[in-house]
Amino acid sequence: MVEEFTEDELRLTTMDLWFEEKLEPPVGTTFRVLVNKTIERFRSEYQEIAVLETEKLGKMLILDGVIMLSEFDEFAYHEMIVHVPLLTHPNPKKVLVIGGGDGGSIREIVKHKTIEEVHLCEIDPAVVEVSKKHLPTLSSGFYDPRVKVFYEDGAQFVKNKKNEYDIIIVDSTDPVGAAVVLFEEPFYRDMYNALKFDGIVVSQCESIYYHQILIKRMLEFISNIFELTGYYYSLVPTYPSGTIGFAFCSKKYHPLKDLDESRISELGKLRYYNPQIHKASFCLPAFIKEMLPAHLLHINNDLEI
Ligand code: SPD
Repeated sequence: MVEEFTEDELRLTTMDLWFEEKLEPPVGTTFRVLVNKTIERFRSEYQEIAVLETEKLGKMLILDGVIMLSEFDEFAYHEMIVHVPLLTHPNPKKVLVIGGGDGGSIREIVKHKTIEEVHLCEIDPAVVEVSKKHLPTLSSGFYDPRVKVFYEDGAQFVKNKKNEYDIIIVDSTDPVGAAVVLFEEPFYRDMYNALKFDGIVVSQCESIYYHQILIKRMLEFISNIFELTGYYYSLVPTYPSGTIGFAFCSKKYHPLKDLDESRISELGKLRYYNPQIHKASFCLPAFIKEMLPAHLLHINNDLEI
C-alpha cells in the first residue's frame, strides 16, 4: 500500500467509469458502470488494487484495471469453480486454492461438511486484507478454523507438495505477469503430483470467445498429464464476453458420472449451481467442439442429457 493517487485520478472514478480490458490484440472490451464511491485505490507490491462502490453492481474488485468480481454476479463464478469438483469427488477433505485472495472460493468450499482443511495460497496479502475490510460477503470463509492462508507464489508452493490434496482450485487472474506460470505445463505437472491418487484440479480457463488459442494449448498439455479432461463454463456478465470457463482435470472421477447430488442439500441456498447446470455447463457450442479435437475433451464427449 505505497502509492497514493491524485485528486484528479480519483475524480475519474467517482462519477462513472469505463474499463477497457485488453484482450488478444487488437480486441479490447469496454464496460461502463456508475461508480458512487472509490473505496480503495492503491498499489500493492504486486498490482494496483481498487474497490469501487457502484450504483447497480454492488462493490467491485479491480486488479490492474481488470474486473475480478462484482457483488452482482460473483456467485456464478465461485459456485461453479467450487461445487462442480467438490460434488464430483466422493469425499473431499483437503483442498488447496491457488489465488482467490478475495475469499469467494473459500466461502463456497467451507459449506461442504466433508472438508477438514483448506489451504489458500495467494501471492498478494493486500488482496486478502482489502477483501476482509470491504467485501465481507466474500471473505467470511477466512474466519473458518479449517482455513489456513499462505502468502507465497502458487507455482512454487505446489512444487513442494506431494500426494496431499483431494482437490486443487486455481482461482487466478488472467495470464499476465506473475500469473503466466499458472497457465503453463510445468505447473500442471506439479499439481498432478500434489494431488492424491484420485484428485481433481479445476482452473480458471478464460473465455470461449476470446481465448480459443489459450484454451486449446492448455487442454493439449493437460490431456497429456491427467486421465480425464474437459471444459465447462459459467455465465458471468461482468467478465469480457459474459462467459468464463474452467478446465476440469481429473485422475479418476468423472463430473457427469460421479456427481453426488445427495450432498447438495448441505450447501444451503445457492444462486447459480444446481445439478442440471452442473451437467449442462459441459455442453459446448459447435464452434468450440470443432476447434478442440475430441481427444482433449474426454468428459464433454460422454455427455448424455
Ligand atoms: N478476466 C478476469 C478473470 C478473473 C478470474 N478470477 C477472478 C477471481 C475471483 N475470485
